[in-house]
Amino acid sequence: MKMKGILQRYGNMLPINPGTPLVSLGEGGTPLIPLESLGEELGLRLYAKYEGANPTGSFKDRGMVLAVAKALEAGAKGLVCASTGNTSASAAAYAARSGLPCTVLLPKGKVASGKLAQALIHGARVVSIRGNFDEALGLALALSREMGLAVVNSVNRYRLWGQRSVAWEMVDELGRSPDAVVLPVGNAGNITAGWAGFVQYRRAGKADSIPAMIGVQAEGAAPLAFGKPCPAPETVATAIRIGRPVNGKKASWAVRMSGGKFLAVSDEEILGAQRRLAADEGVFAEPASCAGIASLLRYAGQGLIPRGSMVVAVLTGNGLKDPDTAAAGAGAPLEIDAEAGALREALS
Ligand code: AN7
Repeated sequence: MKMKGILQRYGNMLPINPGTPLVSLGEGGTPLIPLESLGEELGLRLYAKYEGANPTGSFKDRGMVLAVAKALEAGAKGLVCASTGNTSASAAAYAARSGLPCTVLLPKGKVASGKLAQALIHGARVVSIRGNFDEALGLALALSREMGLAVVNSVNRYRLWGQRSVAWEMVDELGRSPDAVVLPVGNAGNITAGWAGFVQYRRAGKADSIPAMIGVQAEGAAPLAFGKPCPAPETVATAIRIGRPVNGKKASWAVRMSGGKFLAVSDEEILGAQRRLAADEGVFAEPASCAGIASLLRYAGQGLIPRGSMVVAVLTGNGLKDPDTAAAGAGAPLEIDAEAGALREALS
C-alpha cells in the first residue's frame, strides 16, 4: 500500500523533483464539515475545515511534510524551530519519521500540554525558553546559522507552499472557491499560504475566484488587527500568542488583495466559540482555532460578509491539544458511589 499525503496528491502543484524524498504521514484530506446550526443562525453557508484531523493534530503537517522533504533533499543535518506548540509537534514527528535530529525552542509555561507531550515523545530536543515566542524565534534563527540546521518555521518557503494545499482541497471538494475564508492568525503564515493557494489554483484554471481572506487575532496579541506592535502578547489561545508576526507584511498584502480584513476577538469570545462548536456541532477544536468562528459570531450581523455567502472557517488545531483549557471551562463530572439508586438520584 502506498500512503497518500500532500506530496502524493498535489505533487504537480508543489516544487518537488525526482530527487525529493516523498515523505508522508498521510497528512491532508481533512473533513469539510457543514456547520448547519451555526450557519443558520449567522445566515451563512458555513463549513469547518477540520485541520485537527491531520496526523499530528494541526494544519502544520501540510507544510512540514514539504519542508522536511526539501531539507532531506538538501542534505540538512537536522531541523530547528521555535514554536507556540503545534509547529514543534509536527516538526518532531516528521523528523522522527525521517531519521533527522530536531531541536525545538518553546516559550516556558505557555505551551498546551498535548503539544509538549508530542514534541517530547517524538524524541525532539526540547528547550524551554524563559521568554515569549518572538524571542525564541530569534534564538532559533541564530542557532540554525551556527549549526547548519534547517529552520522549519514559516520563514521556510516550503512550509508555506505545502500549506497552500488547504485551499486546493476546499475548491476540489466544494467545486468552487468559497466566498470567504476565516482563520486564526499568529505568525500570519497560514493566511498568506491559503491566499497563495487560491491564486495558484486560479492561474492553473482550477478555481474561478479568490475568497475574502479574514484573519482573526486575539485582542491581547493583535498587532495586525490593531495595526501596531505588541511587545507583550497575552491570550488564552497560546497557539497565537505572538506579538511580531514574521509573515505580517505578506499577509497584509494577501488580505488587502483578497478584499478581506484582520479582526480581533476577546479570550471570552474565543472560549465561547469553542464551547458552541463542541456542544452544538460536535466539533472540538483548540482555542486559537475558534477565533474565526468567534469573529463571525461578533461581526457577521454587522455586514462583515453578505448573507447567504459560502464561508469556510479553518479550524487549525485539535481540541485534544489543550485539554486543560477545555476542562477548566466545561464543568466537572458527577461523582457517586457505585449504586443504582445513587445514579438515579444523581441524574434526576
Ligand atoms: C492552532 O506552532 O505559530 O498565522 O509555533 O497552532 O500561520 O502562525 C502556531 C500557530 C493558528 C496561527 N492556529 O498560524 C507554532 C505556531 C493554530 C496554531 C495558528 C497557529 P500562523
